Amino acid sequence: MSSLADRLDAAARDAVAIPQIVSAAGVDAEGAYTVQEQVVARRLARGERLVGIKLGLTSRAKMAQVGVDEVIWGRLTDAMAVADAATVDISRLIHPRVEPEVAFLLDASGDPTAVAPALEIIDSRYADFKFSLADVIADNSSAAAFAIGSWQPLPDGLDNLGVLLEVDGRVVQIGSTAAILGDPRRALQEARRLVTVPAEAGWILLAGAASAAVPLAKGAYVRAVVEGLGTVAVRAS
Ligand code: OOG
Ligand code: MG
Repeated sequence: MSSLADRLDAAARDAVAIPQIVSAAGVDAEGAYTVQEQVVARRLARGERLVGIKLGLTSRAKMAQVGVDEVIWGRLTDAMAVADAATVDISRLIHPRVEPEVAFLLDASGDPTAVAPALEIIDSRYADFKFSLADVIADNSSAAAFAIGSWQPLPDGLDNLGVLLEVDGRVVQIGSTAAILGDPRRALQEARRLVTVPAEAGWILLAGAASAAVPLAKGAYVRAVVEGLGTVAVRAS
């Protein structure tokens, strides 16, 4: 298990893709979460700090894009956070993609205190962005970076807000928050059901992408718009 974690950690640090070593080793989803914990432990040992949780594959569009149809989760660290409107260095990523999300700010009981539009940059450590369920779980659910817009008070309804993803001012994905588990607030229940790490006050929960992800190229200016919640943007360099 720990040698699998070492190889995934090295793939991320060297930005060199590896084969699907976790499924090849016969590790199941539960074992893959142990590998994920070990992969993230290596980041924490280098001084990073946990700042929240991401859910993945919470929309049909995402499940279809990667060919895995179960909701997964991963760990977010402070080193993955990019400020809204800032430049994100993608030169150390293998084949980054970007996707529009909704983020919740949590209290110590895991209840939401605010909501914001978000962008997630994912980067599979596997060749050709191809993996099975156990592979992607062990790879910290492809987490690489994320940006959060301005936190907003929780509105009455979050279940049918329009979502746009723009690259260089052109709309590349159109969707609705309804694509996220029918209502992104269900992400809070899914997190309670699945996540084995207790939430801490001030943690972020990424609810998962509302649309398929798109490739992220150097120089691109990417913006997500979530109706009623505002915008969030990053420039890739
Ligand atoms: C897995 C991560 C999925 C999401 O929002 O659905 C994810 C992947 O697509 O590589 O972050
Ligand atoms: Mg995501």
